[in-house]
Amino acid sequence: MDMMCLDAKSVTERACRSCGGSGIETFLEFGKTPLADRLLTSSDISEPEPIFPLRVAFCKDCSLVQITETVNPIILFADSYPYYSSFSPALLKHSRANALDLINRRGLGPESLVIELASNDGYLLKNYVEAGIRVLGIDPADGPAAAAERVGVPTRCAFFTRDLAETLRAQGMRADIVHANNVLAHVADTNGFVAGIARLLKDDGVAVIEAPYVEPLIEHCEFDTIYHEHLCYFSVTALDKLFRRHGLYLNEVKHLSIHGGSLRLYVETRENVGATVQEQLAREASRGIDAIGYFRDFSTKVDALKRDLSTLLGRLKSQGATIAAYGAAAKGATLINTVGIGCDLVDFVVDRNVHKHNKYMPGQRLPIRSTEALLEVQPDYVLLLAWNFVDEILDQQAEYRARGGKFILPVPTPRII
Ligand code: JHZ
Ligand code: ZN
Repeated sequence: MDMMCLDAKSVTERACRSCGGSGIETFLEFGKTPLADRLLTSSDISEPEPIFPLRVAFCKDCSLVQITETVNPIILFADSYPYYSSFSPALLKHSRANALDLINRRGLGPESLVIELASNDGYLLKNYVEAGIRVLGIDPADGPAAAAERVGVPTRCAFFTRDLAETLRAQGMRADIVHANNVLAHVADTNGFVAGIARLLKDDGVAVIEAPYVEPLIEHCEFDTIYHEHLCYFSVTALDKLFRRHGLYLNEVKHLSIHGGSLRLYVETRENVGATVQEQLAREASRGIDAIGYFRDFSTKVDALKRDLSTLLGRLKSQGATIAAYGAAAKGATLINTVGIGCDLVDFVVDRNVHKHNKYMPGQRLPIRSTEALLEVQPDYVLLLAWNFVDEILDQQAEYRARGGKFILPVPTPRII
């Protein structure tokens, strides 16, 4: 799909985002929901919010799981985007290890060039800068891009497209490494983005791409990771086809625990498919992840989880408990809006990201405060919306827990810890 046609606020896709096939079948419907990262200011809360259909479908031709609504990316990402990667020490550690591994394995030096697409606040590229390696960050969100510049990461504030790749190539830029973490699923022009990567890589370069994996999403009922920013939910089967269409080869794959279960993909211009990819393709075929049957009962599981969580919160509340939430995460917006968790159940949400403070969660409009509020108020329970960082957050909240506070984990089944 061509982004330039996107004058409208959103468009409903009739064909597959990847292969263009018409055989897409919906298997999960959330109705219309607000935008997950569109946090509200106190002046916004007197206004109605834009809501868009959120519907998940499977492509019978290329196996790609995708949502059918494309919200204009300018609305989603360019304006006041509140997500800053550097607020999670675990993510910083994970990113640094990735950079050091590649510097080592690829023998990168001052002549090398590393480009990151959706470089956010420079959380990853700063590790290469520190090692004296040339970098370029590309990110359309002005706040995070300015933060990256402040830590010494040269950043171009733009959407990455095939055209931008051509421009950079014409200026003599070819990359040894192209990073693209948590962005492939976000771009409306999936094919243009991948074609752009192919144009940007040196002949012996490698694209190192991270994306949440569809299997744990289904197996652990991580339905809250579905929102309008996430257009695709990838399997290795679907990715392999996508890359091949653009003369790129998925040669190696690793499983990562980050974000509830992700894939790290090593993609090159030369075909050299290793055992990790072959095994993964065979595994997906044997588990049926390449067919619609695997996804058919997901909606029933999601409904059961939503009901159980709602019952649990309602019971605690009726017993007189006070409840707050942790993490003004995008996935938290899906959870509270699809389950219906409003101010009657949860008093406030805390988050370490200062850019989110004094704002309100979309839809349910829960106020967002700093994490200190947990010790000040000492609510009986805290619903962990950022459940993907559970270990880190429990460590950090040792004092709240020592004073008797308890966390509620929403997925894979609601439980109190
Ligand atoms: P977090 C993000 O989604 C953004 P989100 C994006 N949509 C994407 O694709 C996925 O990641 C993969 C806070 N926090 O990262 C920070 C603390 O307060 O799970 C965040 O606001 N204290 C591009 O937004 C939120 O929680 C902490 O100790 O769903 C976590 O959001 C930690 C670790 C986090 O993802
Ligand atoms: Zn398809």
